[in-house]
Amino acid sequence: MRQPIPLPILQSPADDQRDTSRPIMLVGFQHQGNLGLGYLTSVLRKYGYSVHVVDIEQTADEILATALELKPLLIGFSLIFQFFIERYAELLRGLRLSGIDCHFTMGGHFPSLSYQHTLELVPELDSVVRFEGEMTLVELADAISTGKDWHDIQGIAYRRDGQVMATPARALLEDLDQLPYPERNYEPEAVLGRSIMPILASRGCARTCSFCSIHTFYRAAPGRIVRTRKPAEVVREMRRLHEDRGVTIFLFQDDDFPLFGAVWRRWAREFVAELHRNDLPGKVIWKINCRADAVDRELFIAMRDAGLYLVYMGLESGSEQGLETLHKQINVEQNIRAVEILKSIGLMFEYGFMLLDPSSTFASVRENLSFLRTILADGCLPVTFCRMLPYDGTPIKDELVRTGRLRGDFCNPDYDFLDPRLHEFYEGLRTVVDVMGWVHGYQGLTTQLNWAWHEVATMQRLFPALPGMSRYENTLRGITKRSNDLLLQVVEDLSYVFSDGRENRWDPDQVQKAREGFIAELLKARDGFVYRHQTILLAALERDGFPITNQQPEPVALSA
Ligand code: B12
Ligand code: SF4
Repeated sequence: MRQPIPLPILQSPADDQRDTSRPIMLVGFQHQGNLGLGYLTSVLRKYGYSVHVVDIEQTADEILATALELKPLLIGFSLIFQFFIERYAELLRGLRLSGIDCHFTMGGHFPSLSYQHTLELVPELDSVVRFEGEMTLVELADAISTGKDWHDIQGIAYRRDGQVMATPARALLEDLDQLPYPERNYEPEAVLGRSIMPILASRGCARTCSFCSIHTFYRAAPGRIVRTRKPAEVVREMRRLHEDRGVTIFLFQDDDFPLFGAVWRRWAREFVAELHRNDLPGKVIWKINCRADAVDRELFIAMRDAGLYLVYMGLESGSEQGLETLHKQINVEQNIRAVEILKSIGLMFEYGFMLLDPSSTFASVRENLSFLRTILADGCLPVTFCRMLPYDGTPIKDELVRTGRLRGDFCNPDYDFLDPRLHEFYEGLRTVVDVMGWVHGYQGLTTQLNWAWHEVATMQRLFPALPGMSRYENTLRGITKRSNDLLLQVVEDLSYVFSDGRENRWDPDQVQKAREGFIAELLKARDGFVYRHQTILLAALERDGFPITNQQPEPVALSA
């Protein structure tokens, strides 16, 4: 038995009564680094447990082999994407059938908000940990390791005599700076040899978009909804990762980076000042997620000069009706203005966009296409869009239930459009355009173009000036613009096929060939450029003395 390191706020009631002799196994989606599992691991370790994290992308046999070898005290499964529930159910079934008899628990958004369904869909689970799981998991492990009854622990759900029981929700962590840094025991991903790590400056979101479960998640538990870390603490973590692990690219995964309103604007200014005090601008760059109404020219110039290189905004719709349905509390003009400001100060942006939502009409689809044409007119970025999906825990799902329009199941939630022809339109679109191959898949054109633009932003900020860069940018812009024009035209034409009965002039093979042509052009331009400059790129990496990680600047196919 090891004595825990005392933590003032994270005091676990069973501090002197735990048996940490058996390890804990955590299973989750590790792509891009999983901060949830990282925090759970570091807190468990702080209390003396040894923790083994396994990627859900491993085969079931590999996961089973790890469980057989470790003989863990408990296995915690992290389900952050609702549509993976069946995959988890199958995995747990297999583990039980193979004799793994330890406690199985699960956490994440869907299990927290829909614990009854989770326990029904995954009968092998002994419990569900609801909301922020750090302290609940420690208490669960403490109780199980010492043979105590765990059913009274705050923040869990379980089955008893065929009934689902839930204990009162545990309060959200008040002071995030009391948490140890998340465990990051994995090889970071990289852009051109520059390592990337996810990081958090805050948790929670004050907004109430109807398609999002985050605000429900943070409002369903007692405590302050949005908690920011101290700027100095965030920068200290960045500096440590930079110095110890050579991390130069930070992805802030905050739901809504603290920027909006006087208090958070002060927070952002203090963060910028802290980065300068630590001499990090020029050495590290960072990306944030924010809303369009938080984009302020002066503040974003200061942030750009302190290393901000990429701004992800959930623009979501180019129609006022769509924005209202999605409860964005923003208008189209504000979306366009935010894009204009970012372009005018040379900041790259990415955006989330829903071509279709439950209020869609053919007119709103065309408004959305026109909006995309406006913001992407200069070929700055590829077209991206999806169809809104009604996740559990979202107000829009409740509304669809109320109006009898919800369809599908937990893995594939769906809904009826007000105009049934829109459903046919979307199916027609998927027949003519391989949407996965064009917009969404890892090898899709949009993904590849985004990646190429991301590399450009990285080269401009973290490498010496490269001759021919503006010519390369023009080439990329040309490919992006031509492919955008084609895709938007196809979508618009198809909308008329289904609304007005016009004849379809697009053949799927022809669209596919065009897409392949754009990808081939892109690869040639990108690989040629990187190949021509690889001596400079490699010299810069060597000069900085950082490990040259998995994505070296070689003329290989792009991958995201
Ligand atoms: C980073 C991120 C990603 C990364 C994933 C990185 C990773 N490996 O974790 C990337 C970019 C790859 C990604 C992709 C997608 N994402 Co995403 N993503 C996020 C984001 C912004 C942050 C996650 C995070 O780090 N949170 C911070 C940590 C500290 O919190 P946490 O994960 O919730 O964990 C805490 C608790 O939930 C709990 N907990 C979690 N797991 C466990 C397990 C146990 C055992 C216990 C006890 C507790 C516990 O304790 C943790 C610590 O307090 C979230 C939004 C969010 N706020 O969570 C969306 C989110 C998870 N993503 C979402 C979606 C929809 C997607 C995509 C489908 C988007 C798309 N259209 O392609 C894809 C799916 C990818 C796939 N595999 O198919 C949705 C999921 C909705 C849902 N109900 O399913 C979210 C909630 C965003 C949203 N607004 O709706 N995403
Ligand atoms: S979509 Fe973004 S801004 Fe809206 S509630 Fe969710 S996290 Fe907050």
